[in-house]
Amino acid sequence: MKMFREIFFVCMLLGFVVSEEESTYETCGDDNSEDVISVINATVDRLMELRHPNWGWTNTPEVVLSLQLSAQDNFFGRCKALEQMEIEINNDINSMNIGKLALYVMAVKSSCKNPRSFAGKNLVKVLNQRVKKQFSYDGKPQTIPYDRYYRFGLAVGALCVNKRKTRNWVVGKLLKGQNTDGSFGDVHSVDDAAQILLALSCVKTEVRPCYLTRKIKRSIAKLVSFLRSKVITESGDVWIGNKYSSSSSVLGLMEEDEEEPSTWRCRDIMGSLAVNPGSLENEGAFSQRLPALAGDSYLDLMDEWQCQDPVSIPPDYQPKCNTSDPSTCSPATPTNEPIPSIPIDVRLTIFTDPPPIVGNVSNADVTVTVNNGSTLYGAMVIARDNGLITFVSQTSTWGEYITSMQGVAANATAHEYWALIDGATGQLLSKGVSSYVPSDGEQIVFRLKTW
Ligand code: B12
Repeated sequence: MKMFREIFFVCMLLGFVVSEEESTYETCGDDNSEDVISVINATVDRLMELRHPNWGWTNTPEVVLSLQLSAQDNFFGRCKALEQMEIEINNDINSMNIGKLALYVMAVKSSCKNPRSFAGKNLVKVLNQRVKKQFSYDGKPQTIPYDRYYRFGLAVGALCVNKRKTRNWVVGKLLKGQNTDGSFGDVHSVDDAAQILLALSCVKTEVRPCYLTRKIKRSIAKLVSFLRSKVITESGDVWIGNKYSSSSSVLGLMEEDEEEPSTWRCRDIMGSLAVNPGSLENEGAFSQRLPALAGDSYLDLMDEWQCQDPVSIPPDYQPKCNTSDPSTCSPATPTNEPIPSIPIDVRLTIFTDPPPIVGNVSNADVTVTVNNGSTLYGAMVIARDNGLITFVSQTSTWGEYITSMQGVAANATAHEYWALIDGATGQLLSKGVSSYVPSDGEQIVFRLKTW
């Protein structure tokens, strides 16, 4: 009996040790442990649930690129997605920003099709021409790219993995825009820095004049130290910047930081990222996080890239996510979150004038009562339904994007946008209206800003 008890005790201890085993991450140089693989699979499932009836997504190329890089085994209906991309390119190529065009170029390449001959176009050539025009607009030369750094980074990276060199003078102009702390631009600077780092990581391998290669390497070193300085701990999680800028930052640092990944807390960051998809998270979050979870970046396309045979579509699967009816995009397995029922007050303050305010009657300051747990978007809809405010939004890969308030539309060409600001701190909210959940008594300020 004693021996039986001892064996039982040893087994319990072993079980405890096994269940307490640390997760390991391919991104940080190990193999992905089972629990990480299960998060990857859950993320792919969510992306498949978010697929539209036309077999595309809100941002089709971003999702296709992500699935091709990291989940070819589970990505069914690839040919249908490619057909949908052809339609989108033909409809929108003239109006799309260079970041979007870059995503198409990379999505096509990752699907083993030729972006130099896709949808009847040479997408690489078109992208290269647009990149060259980034530093001259409003009729004069400019110091920052028209589409700003995130999209510019995507574009230069997409050209590079397709063996198309961005002109030396364009690279030189880009490097001139680097701030002394190593960042580029000002708003969302961690995202921008990570995107430029990935691009330069490819660009540094191209044949260039020695002085430029030296400058590129110096810029990379500054970007690395900037991103390292942005590692933060927040409510027990560890991020680079925030949750949503961490994915590309981790991939960029893994590529270029020569120090041990533990020195910038790679495993802690991955531990924070590798959690099951949240119910208020969206396509943008999943498609950017998936490659980081699997340890793949688009730089993998630089080398010989191979595609598996297309995976057959499960017989019971029909894409159904219609963004105007969110119930069609909801998780198949509902999460066990409590149904919110406690009423809370949320104050919405809208300034339609740029500061200083000159007494425009269309400003608004209203308080609405919503259920605890409602999103900011939910509160805005209640205010609109009660005739207290007006606003217009469009569905984007990160949820609803506010384009107009009180009849005042942000002029996108002039880089205007409606900013969401925490009334107590004056800081920009870190999430959009569809993901942000206000608390009781909170004030959200809406202001027209430029970026
Ligand atoms: C550039 C950029 C912006 C530009 C967008 C300009 C435009 N409309 O064209 C500006 C500076 C205006 C902007 C604003 C905001 N942004 Co922003 N933005 C980015 C960034 C750096 C790159 C996006 C991009 O160009 N993608 C590539 C191109 C090819 O894709 P695209 O489909 O053309 O891009 C569209 C969307 O990305 C959209 N967009 C950009 N930001 C946001 C934010 C939200 C909530 C929505 C719904 C859409 C959206 O604008 C593009 C055109 O529709 C991303 C970083 C990232 N990791 O993705 C953050 C990012 C998407 N933004 C973010 C946030 C929080 C905001 C704001 C809510 C900030 C604020 N408090 O005001 C506002 C949106 C407010 C609103 N009106 O609804 C977060 C979203 C996180 C989340 N879970 O919701 C991100 C991920 C940054 C981060 N790391 O936190 N943004």
